[in-house]
Amino acid sequence: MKKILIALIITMITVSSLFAAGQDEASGDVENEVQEMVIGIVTVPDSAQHIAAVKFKELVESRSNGRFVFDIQHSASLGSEGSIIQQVQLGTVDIAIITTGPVGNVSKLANALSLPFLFKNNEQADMILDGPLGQEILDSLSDYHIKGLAFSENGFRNLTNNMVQVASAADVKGLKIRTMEAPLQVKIWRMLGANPTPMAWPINTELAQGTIDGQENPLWVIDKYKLFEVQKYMSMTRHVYSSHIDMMNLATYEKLSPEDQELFVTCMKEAAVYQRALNRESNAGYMQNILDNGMVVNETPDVDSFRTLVGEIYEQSKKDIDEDFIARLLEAVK
Ligand code: EAX
Repeated sequence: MKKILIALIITMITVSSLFAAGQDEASGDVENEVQEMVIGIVTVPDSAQHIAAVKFKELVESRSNGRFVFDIQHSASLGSEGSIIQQVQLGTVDIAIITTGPVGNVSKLANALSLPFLFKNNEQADMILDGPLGQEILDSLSDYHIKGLAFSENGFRNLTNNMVQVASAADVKGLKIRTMEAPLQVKIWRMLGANPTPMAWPINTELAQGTIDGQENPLWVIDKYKLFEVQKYMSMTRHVYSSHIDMMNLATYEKLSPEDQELFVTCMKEAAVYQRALNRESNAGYMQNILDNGMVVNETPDVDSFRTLVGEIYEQSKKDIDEDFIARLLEAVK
């Protein structure tokens, strides 16, 4: 009996040490393995989202000595931004650069960034987004299986349409405006008197066919998507600063070593700073091209008339988003 017991113990020790050795080997393999990840974006090559994605890919691939490689799926090959967010939550897409509008459907704190006329200028946007309030928004995504890495940008959005030269908010009345797929956007355009229709990007066909009269987006979108071919008028309403939330599946992030986690965050933050600067530098060129292509541009619409009509959204947002967060945000942008 004693012999059997000893034999059993020896067997157990051998098996468990074999198992441990196997584990060591396995983790050794993982370290040398190349890990491939998918980055999803809805827009085309050379778009704002794509520029940020490419920069991030280059930085991580080179700094990890090729331990990570990234496949950028662009031009909505993975579906709409709403759908890409869900795929990030599930982990079937690892990383995505998403316009903040639809992210508000997941974490209501993100909606705070879609409040009209919140940021006065780029510097203020950077200060908030790169500061503790921005971090709170990124961190709020972890309740939804998402790691928020950084904010890159679309830029300040302007209104285009085919019907009327919009000089003040009164001219918006009755216009069929496409909005991002986010209830807050629909609400804002309703307050402005428009007839808003949420639609996934891109929308060239709907604009060409006249299903909608207009849309709103930053200069690069109007230029890169050649919206000047299907839209006659643009008004520089700059009604909202449109950021991107650069995100990752939380479980995939948490599986990285602490060093790699830091690498991913640092590289996305650097990619964001690079992309924002490039976008801002390029605005004058985009504008020139838009004008050269015959769009009629109102550079100084009566922005206050817009601000007045949407003022109430701030009161509502205290209840709909988070009273304390909105109070701190408004204090910070004073
Ligand atoms: O980034 O859906 C939108 O209006 C976005 O701004 C668009 O994807 C371009």
